[in-house]
Amino acid sequence: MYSAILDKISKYDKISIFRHQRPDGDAMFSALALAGFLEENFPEKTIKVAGEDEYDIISRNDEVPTSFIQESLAFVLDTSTSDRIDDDRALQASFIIKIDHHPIDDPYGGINLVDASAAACAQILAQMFLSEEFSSLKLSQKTCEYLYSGIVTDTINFRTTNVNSDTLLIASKLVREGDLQVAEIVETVMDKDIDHFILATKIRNRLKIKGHFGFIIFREKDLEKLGISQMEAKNNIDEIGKIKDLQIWSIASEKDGLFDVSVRSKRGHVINTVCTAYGGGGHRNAAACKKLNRKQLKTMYETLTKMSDEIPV
Ligand SMILES: [Mn+2]
Repeated sequence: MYSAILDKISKYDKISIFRHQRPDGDAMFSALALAGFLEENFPEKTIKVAGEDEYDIISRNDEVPTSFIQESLAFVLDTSTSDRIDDDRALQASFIIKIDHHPIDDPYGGINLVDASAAACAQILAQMFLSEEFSSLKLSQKTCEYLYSGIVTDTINFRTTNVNSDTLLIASKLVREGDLQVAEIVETVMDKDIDHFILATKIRNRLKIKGHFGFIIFREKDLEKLGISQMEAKNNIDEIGKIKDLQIWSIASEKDGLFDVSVRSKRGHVINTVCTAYGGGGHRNAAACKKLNRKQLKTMYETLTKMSDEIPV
């Protein structure tokens, strides 16, 4: 598949790079890594990074005319389904290469490089750049740094359940290849500012526990009081992780009477099936669903409470 991808790259002068809406570190750093890698190795080609939404540490949103996309080879990164692409004009591209690690079957690309066992999309990209097929191409320090940053942010510095020997091996190769300062990168991408710390304290104080299930439900008025959006509330789910007594944890936040729900769990408690039952999805230990009414949320949380007391498989 790597040769097929190289072959496609060689055939196009215009390359566009897409990521998912509301990009996280993996989506943004993967896009930056791929763009930089292509620019350094193929200076005669024009590379554009599409997308409107920004990521708080670093962003690149190029001006991309529709005609450019239509004539281009499009890479879509870290995006499980085509409706989640930040800029749906990606689907008009001359050829699409999907590169992703979400366990969802939506092969919207002409080539689909999907590895659900990879801990991050950046890990899949790194594996490709480090492969035999790509060995004649240059892998710069900056590209290594972006890829490493993508892996660190998606795995919360190598502590999610999908981290395995491949993740560490590839991370190690990036550190060696790019002569990376690991502690410095982790500081840059993981440290939070003081406003976030104060907000996190307020969020943690709202934690409720039933069995081995911990949860916070934010009503619309709670969000108003805290001065945060529904999205910001959900993004703080890691603040109620790392607790010995909890097997499953979740944040639900309300908008117009309906709740968006994010769920995390420890190894052995597979919770994406629960989210799928409510129209959502995700990884085994990290999943979400949207627009649940109060009754659905209650039923879902009862299920998760029960699951949290079961002995993990
Ligand atoms: Mn990812």
